[in-house]
Amino acid sequence: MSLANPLPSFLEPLPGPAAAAVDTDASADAVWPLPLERTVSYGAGTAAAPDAIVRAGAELERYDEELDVPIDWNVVVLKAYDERGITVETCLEKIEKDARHHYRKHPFVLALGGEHTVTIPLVRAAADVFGPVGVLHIDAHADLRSQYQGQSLSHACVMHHVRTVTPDTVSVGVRSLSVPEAARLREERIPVVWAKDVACAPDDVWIDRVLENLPERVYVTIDLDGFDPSVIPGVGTPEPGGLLWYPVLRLLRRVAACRRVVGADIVEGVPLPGAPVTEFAAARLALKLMVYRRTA
Ligand SMILES: [Mn+2]
Repeated sequence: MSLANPLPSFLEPLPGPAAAAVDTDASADAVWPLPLERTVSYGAGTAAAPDAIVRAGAELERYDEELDVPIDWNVVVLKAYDERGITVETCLEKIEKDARHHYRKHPFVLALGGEHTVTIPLVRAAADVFGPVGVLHIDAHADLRSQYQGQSLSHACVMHHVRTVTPDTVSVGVRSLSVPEAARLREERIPVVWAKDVACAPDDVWIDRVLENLPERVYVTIDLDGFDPSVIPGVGTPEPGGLLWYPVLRLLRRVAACRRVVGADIVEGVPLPGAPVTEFAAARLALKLMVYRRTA
């Protein structure tokens, strides 16, 4: 697969006429590389994640063993976002405008970060195009600060901004938060499924709790540090005791089956030299979300 092609396929293109039509195929799902890296607070390198995930995606097979179905549609890779030389504010405005266009064109757009800040314009655009949305937020962190290190448009403030777009948010996998964030969760009764509760759960009743708090249309944002570092080692701010692979898949499958997933992102990955686990897991996760949506 050549990344020089303006719109290559995330997987191998389908054989036959579809292969030639990949870059104009409006029936194709899309992944959208957003290598934004401005406000990361500890480990750098998330700007390299979208390209690494797309390259890993090219290695994936066109068959889903869990659902026993072929993956018989194309997944185009949209033009990577170029953030050089502009302010964060301008970046996010441009992403919002482009997202509206992409959401109208493709059945499903999955953005690949880059830092979590990109979720702010993506949720705004989704609410604009599809109508009111709830947000399923998978993350080790609450991300509810109004400011972090003097910045408001920071990856640590994502859910603060998202909650100005919609009050319907559910956070899953949280295990790191500040005193004010803990107070805010209580005061605003923001639904949280803690990582410790998923780890100890004897069944999937926690998934019912997630669904109870989500409206008909849902945007899914996945900070890869929501996973346990044994599953996804490459993140900027790793926390032990995170979500394991199959519980997250069960969650995403139920949400895709019971709600309309209108958009999603996978953010904050940091490719590690010599250990491609992070980008392969992220690529598989992206494909799983697309398969769950298509077969719902
Ligand atoms: Mn996080």
